[in-house]
Amino acid sequence: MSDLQLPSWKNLPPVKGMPHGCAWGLFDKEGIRDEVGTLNLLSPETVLKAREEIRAGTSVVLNWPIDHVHEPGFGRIKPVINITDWRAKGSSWYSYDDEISINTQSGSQWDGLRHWGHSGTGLYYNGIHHDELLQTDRIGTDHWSKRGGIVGRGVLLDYVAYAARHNIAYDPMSRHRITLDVLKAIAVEQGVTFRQGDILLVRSGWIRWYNEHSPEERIARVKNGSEYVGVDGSEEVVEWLWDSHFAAVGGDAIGWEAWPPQLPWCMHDFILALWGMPLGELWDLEALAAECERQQRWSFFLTSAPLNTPGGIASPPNAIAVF
Ligand code: UVW
Repeated sequence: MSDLQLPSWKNLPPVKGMPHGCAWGLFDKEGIRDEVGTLNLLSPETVLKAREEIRAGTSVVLNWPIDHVHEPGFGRIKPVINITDWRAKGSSWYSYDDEISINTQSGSQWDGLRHWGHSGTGLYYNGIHHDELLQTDRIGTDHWSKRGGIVGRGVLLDYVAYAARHNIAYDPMSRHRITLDVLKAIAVEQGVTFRQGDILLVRSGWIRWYNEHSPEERIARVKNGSEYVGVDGSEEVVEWLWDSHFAAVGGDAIGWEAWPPQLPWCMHDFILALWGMPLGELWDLEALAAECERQQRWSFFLTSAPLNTPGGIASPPNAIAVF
């Protein structure tokens, strides 16, 4: 079967009351409202083609340790891991449990479709208003589980390596923008050509900065910071993302796009609210980048099994890249 035929950015049909570029309705089938947006592009044919990436037998986990970010910003709670010693509590068995409390936005995550509504209207993917969202479990991360998780071909664009090759000095804790011409130049230098349904990962250097700095510096620039490296929020990037027909996008940056977003080109608005596309943040791409260098290949088979949370907003990706 051939790829799903989608209109180009310029030909996206108008949606009443919404700006140009809204994909609501495109994935609806036989009058049934769609719940999973661009994940519809992960067809069985796309997955079967992606398995051709498995040639070396190596794999890399893309979740950062669950206690990172240690001291999150934006008022989010710190991750907590508590161990229960059942033996100490009088059990005759030798046994431990662990209890984990996290805000799903504080570490490696997929932003789900219930995380972010369009800034101008308060409408989430496929037209659900913010004030109605909690009365339904529609467009939750559990719908990703129901469809079989997120499986396809991952492609890494490594901006850290590109910046080093081209003597570009930048501070990941500033609103440094990775522009479209640079994304395209990285793809050329890495020998990457995209296919419909690819899962695009961008390594910005955010996590490398975090790994290299002290707890005090992290508190100053992350917990109390407000500007971060990321993909440029611009019309040309939005057009390119849509016309590439990615199934999902992600990366190591805290907001994926250069933060804070600037309207009208807030990538969260387009990616999550208008397209229904999962948006990955704070993925640990350090070992992945090293493996790509070793293999001299920036594409791989990717699996992700997000938490099966009813009405889920976001989830650790539980993603693995297989070479
Ligand atoms: C940030 O926290 C920067 O973005 P999000 O709310 O998408 O996690």
